[in-house]
Amino acid sequence: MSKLKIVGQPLPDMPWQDRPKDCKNVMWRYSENPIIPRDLLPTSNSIFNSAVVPFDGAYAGVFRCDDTNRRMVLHVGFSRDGIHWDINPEPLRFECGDSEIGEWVYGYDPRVACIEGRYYVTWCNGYHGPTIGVAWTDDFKTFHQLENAFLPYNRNGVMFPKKINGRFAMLSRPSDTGHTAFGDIFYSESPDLEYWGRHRFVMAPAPFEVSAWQCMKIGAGPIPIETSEGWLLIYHGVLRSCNGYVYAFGSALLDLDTPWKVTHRSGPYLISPREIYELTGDVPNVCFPCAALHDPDTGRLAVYYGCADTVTSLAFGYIPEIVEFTKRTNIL
Ligand code: BMA
Repeated sequence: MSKLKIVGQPLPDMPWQDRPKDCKNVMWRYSENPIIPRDLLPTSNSIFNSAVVPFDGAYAGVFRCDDTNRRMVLHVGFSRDGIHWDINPEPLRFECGDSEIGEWVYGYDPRVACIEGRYYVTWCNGYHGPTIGVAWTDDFKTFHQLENAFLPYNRNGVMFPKKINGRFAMLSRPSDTGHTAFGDIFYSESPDLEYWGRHRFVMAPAPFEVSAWQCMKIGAGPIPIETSEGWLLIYHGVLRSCNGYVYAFGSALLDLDTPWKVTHRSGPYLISPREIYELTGDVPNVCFPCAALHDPDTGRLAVYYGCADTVTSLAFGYIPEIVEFTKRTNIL
């Protein structure tokens, strides 16, 4: 592969730790995991599946903090180094022109995309079942909530970091009223962030015989990263074992101009539960990525992932190696 071009703002000081000498894996875990304990807030039962972005020379984020009523709530947080976080004790409340849409029910699994200098939050928003809430902010203080993007039931709404063919673009995972049926990722576009259409199928779970970690359902993870080999998508996949679900994550490459066309998809996972904080917690055996930071010059990638629906951790890798891995292990 000639030198991979990676798009994004320089982040030379992003969270990073070199690959351990004895590690032969494409991605490796931060030695100080988990970086966010479950009780960082006095009211939190668990803090996981959360979104971070570079902001104002440091980092900001939207965090899933389930409280000790076990309600799913979002909170804003800030960090100088991307590792140590100050999370506002007060829940994030959206401003919304429509009281029916703005009525808070629950929110979880946020993502944050920076598009043309503005930050867009998407999350799993309670409105007669989970659907995709959309809001924007310029300062991480005031958040303006827009219409829900889709009808319920839908989860894992993940925007692209730039308009595609002049329109906002989002991946999502529609489902039925249950927790598992319809495990496929779709792509949608919008001219105005209110009306979403041009829905396209992206990919379905893989056959069990081919790649079992992603055989039951899949969902987009962090905001896709633009490279000269296509959009690099980190996504989670679910295996149904005799002892329940196992959430792992892997990678795919999507065509730059028609991102619903998947060109490569990894057979092996990148990260699957194996450390104690991934294996035990409120929901055992879950590695659930919702955000990533990257530095285009060095190719460094830091993935933030929720562990066992309880705490938040970091895993590292080099984007060129992950792209090469995705192509080498392609199951398509
Ligand atoms: C998914 C989502 C995630 C959660 C996972 C494992 O369906 O609800 O928030 O991490 O299940 O419980």
